[in-house]
Amino acid sequence: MTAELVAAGPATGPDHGPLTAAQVDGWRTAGFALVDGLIPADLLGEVQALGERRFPAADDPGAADFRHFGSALVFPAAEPAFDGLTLHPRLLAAVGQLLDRPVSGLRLTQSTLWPKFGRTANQSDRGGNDDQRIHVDYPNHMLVHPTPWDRPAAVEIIVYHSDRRHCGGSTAVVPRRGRDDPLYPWPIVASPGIGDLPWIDPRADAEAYLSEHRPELAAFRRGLYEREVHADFRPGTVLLYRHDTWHRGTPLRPGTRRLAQNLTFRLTEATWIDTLHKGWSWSMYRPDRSTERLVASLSVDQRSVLGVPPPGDPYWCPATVEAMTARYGPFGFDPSPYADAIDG
Ligand SMILES: O=C(O)CCC(=O)C(=O)O
Ligand SMILES: [Fe+2]
Repeated sequence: MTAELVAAGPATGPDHGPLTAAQVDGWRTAGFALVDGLIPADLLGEVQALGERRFPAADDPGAADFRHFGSALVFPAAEPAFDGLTLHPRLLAAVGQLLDRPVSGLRLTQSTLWPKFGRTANQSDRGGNDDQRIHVDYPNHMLVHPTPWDRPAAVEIIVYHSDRRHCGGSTAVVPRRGRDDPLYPWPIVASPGIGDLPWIDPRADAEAYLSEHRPELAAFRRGLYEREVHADFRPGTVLLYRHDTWHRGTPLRPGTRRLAQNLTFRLTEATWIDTLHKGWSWSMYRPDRSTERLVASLSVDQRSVLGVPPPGDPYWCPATVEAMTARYGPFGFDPSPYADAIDG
């Protein structure tokens, strides 16, 4: 029997951010929170429909091409629903609650929508994401090790666009039990792909390798699998976790597809956390001017998450207000919040 993790609804009431105190506390102590009701249903429906259009159905031969993490559907996608979910004010506010920062102190570093497919044993090449080894995500998000537990610098997010009752494939996470938890020692290095341990993704292969070459690590990791709990998701359920949370993807039901969106936000000063995609401004090459329009339409908070300095930042002076108005005015940009905050 695996332990099941059921999502709780968001906070309600005028004085709250979108997360309850219990959810914030859960993320800070256990390393994750599973939340329903954060993203409006109509927006979720639009992103789901986009995924249906962009990705093959489970029985389509094209599904075989999707074996690894991520897809070409990456922010800014010139898809209003996907881009809108990425920067949704409630999502940003939730991240701000977890990191105890105003939204202007956050930066986006990842947003991609990806399909996962359930395969039968003989379809699986055991090279992909079917039954993952338990891991932490930090090795391919930064060159360094995450900061100590009580100084988190980022929030990782999975927004599920499918129903686990149909497709299976829950994310398993290992709740951290306080600072003396033997499964969360410092540093966090007991995983393939860290230090001199080869990068092996499939669970069976990774654990067989460790049993042979590093039996003490294999024993430690058996404890991780024993304590994992499985996220029970519906379309719109959001898993908020961390670069130092033990977790893994588990197999989908054969013949099904799961759509999920992965996002990461870091603190402004946490420049050691990489942006996983091309810089946002690279999309300015597009002839459709979609990124100009997006930037012009965003709130100052949303823009700051993409790196546009907030009002009051030393970047802003009469000359830069004039220049930004020249660049984005044709798309409806309102410079007044930046102009009004200039001293003198
Ligand atoms: O697909 C999942 O549920 C988790 C995937 C994951 O942890 C990863 O690819 O790093
Ligand atoms: Fe992961």
